[in-house]
Amino acid sequence: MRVAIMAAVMAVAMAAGCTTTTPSAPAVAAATPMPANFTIYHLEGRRSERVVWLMEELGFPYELKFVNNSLGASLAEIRKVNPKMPTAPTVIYQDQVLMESGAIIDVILRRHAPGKLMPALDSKDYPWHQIWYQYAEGSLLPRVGTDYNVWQIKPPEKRSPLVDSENTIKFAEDWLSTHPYFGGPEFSSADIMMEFALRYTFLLNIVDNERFPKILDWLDRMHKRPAYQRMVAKARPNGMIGPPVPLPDEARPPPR
Ligand SMILES: N[C@@H](CCC(=O)N[C@@H](CS)C(=O)NCC(=O)O)C(=O)O
Repeated sequence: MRVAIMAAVMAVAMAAGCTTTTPSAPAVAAATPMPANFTIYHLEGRRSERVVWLMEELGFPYELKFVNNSLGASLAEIRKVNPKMPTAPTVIYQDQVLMESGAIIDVILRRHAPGKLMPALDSKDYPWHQIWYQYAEGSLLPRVGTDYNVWQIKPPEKRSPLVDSENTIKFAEDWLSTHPYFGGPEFSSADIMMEFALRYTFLLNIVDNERFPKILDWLDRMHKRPAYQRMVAKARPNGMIGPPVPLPDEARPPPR
């Protein structure tokens, strides 16, 4: 009799789509289809590559707008659609003009590719995915940009006691010495955000890249991804246009 009651309870629970022993997996929101009109206004070799790379990783269609071999003419195109803040990337998404690469990537992933290229919200990896995702634009590039500009105006006589470019890069190197990627055990949108930040930093010669073998290895893995290579073929067909002027080697701080 008791066995029959238990069997009946289990049958009702299963019919209701639940089980009494294991919690159900967190639901992943249903994807809304990517809008047909998605146009990326682009500057060759610059942050807009992140959005192109994302679209290639996801296999989503997009239109890419830039004037081959001319950052100035490409910027003029951006100014036409985003005159108050003409920065790359600027994208046309449905009837909206969007900017900020991190925001654009987040909107696309959460709305149109839920569950892809980021760890689950309730996973242990999620907070650190978010940290690295924000670190690229929030901590790393502002310090690199400041140190680069300051050095060009007047080479500093000593290193700041505050966190500087070298510290921010070393922090990333230390992370990669125990993790394969920035955003968890797999490639994610945090890697897309960090790639431009680190590649551009090395182009500026603001740190000695040979001191960061883990980053060099990770960059190499990023650049071997088929989606990255498709991005380069479409978005950087002439190589790096207007590369930044690298600082002289004496600008790079010695190890502390
Ligand atoms: N935080 C923004 C930065 C955008 C940005 O400054 N983009 C640069 C190209 S890498 C740009 O458009 N510079 C043109 C200018 O500053 O006039 C993002 O991630 O999209």
